[in-house]
Amino acid sequence: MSTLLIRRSMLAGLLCFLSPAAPVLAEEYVVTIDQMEFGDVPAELKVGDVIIWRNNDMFRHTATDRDGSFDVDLPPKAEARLVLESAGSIEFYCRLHSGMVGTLTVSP
Ligand SMILES: [Cu+2]
Repeated sequence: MSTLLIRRSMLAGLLCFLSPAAPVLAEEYVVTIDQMEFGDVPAELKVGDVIIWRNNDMFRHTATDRDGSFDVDLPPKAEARLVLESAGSIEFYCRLHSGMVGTLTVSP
């Protein structure tokens, strides 16, 4: 009985020690622009994750938040990184081609 209690408290102590130090791992996702369209966006995004916008077209594009929190310029065949800094449903578009639209769903 006492041995079990000691083991449990040691385990709890260990977990308390480890949890705050455990790194929060950000994921990187690629969203490819091809033939004037944004490709599929990842379904499970979190604050801190990174979107790598990759423009495969011969045209310049942008990935621009409708609320103005980001505006990524994407020359032909270029790519750029965007760190997601806020949670929510983020509608984005290309400033140069208004038909190019998408939505990022970011959880806290
Ligand atoms: Cu465009």
